[in-house]
Amino acid sequence: MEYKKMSHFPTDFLWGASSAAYQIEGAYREDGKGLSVWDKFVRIPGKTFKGTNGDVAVDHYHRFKEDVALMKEQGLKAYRFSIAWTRIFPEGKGQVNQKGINFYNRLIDELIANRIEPVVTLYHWDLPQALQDEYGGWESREIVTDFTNYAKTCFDAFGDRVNYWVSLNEQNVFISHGYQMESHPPAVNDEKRMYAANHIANLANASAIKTFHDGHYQGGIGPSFAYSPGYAVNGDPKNQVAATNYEDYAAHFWMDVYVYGRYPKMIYKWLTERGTAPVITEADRALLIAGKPDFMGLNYYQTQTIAANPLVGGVGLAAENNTGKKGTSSESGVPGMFKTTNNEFLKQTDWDWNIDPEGLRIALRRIDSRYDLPVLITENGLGAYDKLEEDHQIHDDYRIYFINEHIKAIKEAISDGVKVIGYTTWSFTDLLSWSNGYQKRYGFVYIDRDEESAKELKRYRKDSFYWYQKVIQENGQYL
Ligand code: BGP
Repeated sequence: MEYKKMSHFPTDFLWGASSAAYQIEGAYREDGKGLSVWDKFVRIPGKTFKGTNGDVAVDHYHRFKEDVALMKEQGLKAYRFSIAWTRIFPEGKGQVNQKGINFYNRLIDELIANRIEPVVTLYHWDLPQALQDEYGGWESREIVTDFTNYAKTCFDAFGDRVNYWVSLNEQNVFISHGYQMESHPPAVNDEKRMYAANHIANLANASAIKTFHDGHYQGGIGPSFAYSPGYAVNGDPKNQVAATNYEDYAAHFWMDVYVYGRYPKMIYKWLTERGTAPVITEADRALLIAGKPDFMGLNYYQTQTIAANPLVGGVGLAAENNTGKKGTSSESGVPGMFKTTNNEFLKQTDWDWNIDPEGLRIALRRIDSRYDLPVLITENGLGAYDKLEEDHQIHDDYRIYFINEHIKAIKEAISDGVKVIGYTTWSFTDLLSWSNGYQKRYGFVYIDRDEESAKELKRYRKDSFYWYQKVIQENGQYL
């Protein structure tokens, strides 16, 4: 049912791929780098799949030239990566570590020499352990100053060559996993502390954005939000209310703050009644309004299908499937508000993530309607088992299909009138999954290592590498 003429992708569309420092760099103690909360967390038995850590990861720190050469060969127009705060400030603040600055200068220069636009994430979860130890990291307002200072240091050092900055990656994920699900550091389960830390992260985000704007640096900045749009399971008004609750709880609770500087009323009232609402001062409100992003970064993986959930005896939050055994996750929810449920129209990945390309069009449309900002899709991809054949080929037709369908959905959204700046898939090379080791792969480039051994970390191009190369050459014309 189409009512419009299909548009073409803009000629300056940023076809790209992504990564994050902890998941690729390795070299965790080299050149003066300080320890992050992840360097410590991975050493707690049982916290990661088979005890994996990022000490070596895929050794990008030493092999970045080889990796950028592969990006160039593939024709990427953009590459999203994150800066490790602990390379710039080993203790989170204080003395700058020049060797850390040098590394990212070399990486950025290499990208630019190969005509690849750097998209730089300031914070992809690797908080300096020193700040966690000193004042509890995100739980103290002191972090607003330290994060802003770190961000400004990066703007000053790299801002002459960087046009796209991502402030915080998936605040909703690192806060909920860190302070409720106990699956990320600091592995706390305390609702009041969670919402307090989240509010402080909002302030830090706004402060970094405001500093960027006040400093008149080139380009733009925005957060990357993990948005999983919710559908009501059917037309029953009770389920429709539940889906409305879900959108406020899981999406507007962050994106409204980024763009309008305020929390959705319904959730804030609910938190107040539970005694877990964050303290908001007048100065906070002013800062939040002053830190409006230039674009919304969207990390899209899946949708959720929503049903009513009784207050008494309702389903609570369920653990994620981190095993890769399909069908092992269960319904998850907030009693009295909503729960997730099965959608008969959708298939799932081996980690039970719903496969829903159309949901990306819906995500883009909703963001456009509610926030009226350009969108940079900063993550989207398929986590799957890949097989390295004896001839070193990897036939990942399932990934090609997945990404192809999602690109079609972007094209639909652009034709609907949404301004989409670019698409950096997750991920460029295979990399360390925070909770799933190396078996859950996302890259266009296969990395020959597993949980037991780093082997030689050889890089092999998957079938999807060549397929995406062609998509980029044709600017998404023939999908
Ligand atoms: C996002 C993170 C990424 C990446 C991705 C895939 O939430 O921003 O860093 O890990 O999810 O997640 P996973 O590795 O758990 O499949």
